Amino acid sequence: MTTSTASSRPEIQAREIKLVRPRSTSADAASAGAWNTDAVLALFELPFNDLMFRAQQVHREHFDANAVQRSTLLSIKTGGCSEDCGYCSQAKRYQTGLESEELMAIGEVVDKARIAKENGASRFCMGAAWRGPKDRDLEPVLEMVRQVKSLGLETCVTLGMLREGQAAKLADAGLDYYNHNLDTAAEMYDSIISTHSQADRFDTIDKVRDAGIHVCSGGIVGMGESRRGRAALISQLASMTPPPESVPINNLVRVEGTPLADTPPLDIFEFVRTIAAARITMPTSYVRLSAGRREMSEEAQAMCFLAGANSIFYGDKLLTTGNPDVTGDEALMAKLGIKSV
Ligand code: SAM
Ligand code: DTB
Ligand code: SF4
Repeated sequence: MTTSTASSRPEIQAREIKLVRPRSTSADAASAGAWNTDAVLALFELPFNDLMFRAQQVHREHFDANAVQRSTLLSIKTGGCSEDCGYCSQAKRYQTGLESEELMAIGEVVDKARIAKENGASRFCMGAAWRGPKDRDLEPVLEMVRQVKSLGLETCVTLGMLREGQAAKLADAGLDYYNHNLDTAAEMYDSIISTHSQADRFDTIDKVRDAGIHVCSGGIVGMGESRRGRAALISQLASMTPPPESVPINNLVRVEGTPLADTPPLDIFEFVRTIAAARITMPTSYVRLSAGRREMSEEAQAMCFLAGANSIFYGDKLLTTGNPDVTGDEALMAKLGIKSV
């Protein structure tokens, strides 16, 4: 019989790495960290110009201040979702008028990715309205990842909660990023979503990290939360170890038929402050000005770039709702002297 040490057995090695690597951080850990909610709230409460100046300083230490990364989104499986996220057009329990669609054919997805690349996107993000993928659902998605990657694009998927072994399969297919948002701070989570918990979100983020895939995680503001609630969300993201490489900040798109349809719009300066707080607390992460951009003026978007946003969703559609059109975005970037990376 051969004897084997822990380090020579891959399955034990993997378990050891899991044990020593710090976990993504819960609300409790965030409250003890350097960027606890009070510290982030103090940023939000700075005079606007001081906050913008600090965000610019941090931004310029780590990034080219005139470069913005572009990701194109595609909904590869639309609607019919079992979950009850109060903001989402795709939850089957809300009457949003959305038509559900089966998983798209691989060839059709690759054609869309090719167009996104021709239009100037560097990353292609494929989203599915699932609580999480079944193993049989994952197989075609793995092939999409392989083929989209072979076009020379970075790949990202957002498929909901992952089961044991699924993140490793995605990593083997060459996936670069997995998007899984915290969505809202722990304190408010249960009032927006009841069919899964924020702890479930952290569990999937840990699986993604363990598989060596980059984490894309952010949230939504404008859901009626307080300023402290926004600070708590940023605190939780910044307290992950390490923080997500990519941080999408979404402004709620108010979808008719969802429980949040009538939420009053967030003051735009609060949105810009949220971007600045994300930039300052997560200096090396890409901060993405995400959903809600179509409803923003060019001036508001320029303020977001000044606050340190250095990524956008690019292309006429997000998943089920609209985004500024490509021609308009090209014109805005030209006016601002922003190049794409
Ligand atoms: N089902 C998967 C999940 O929930 O992670 C993936 C798709 S889900 C549509 C991806 C993300 O879209 C959500 O986490 C949420 O942050 C964002 N989102 C959904 N509806 C939105 C809305 N109306 N406004 C802003 N962001 C929204
Ligand atoms: C993220 O943070 N925002 C994107 C992407 N990740 C998947 C989705 C925004 C969805 C906005 C509403 C819709 O188009 O359905
Ligand atoms: Fe389903 Fe994701 Fe929409 Fe929630 S956000 S209802 S999990 S598609």
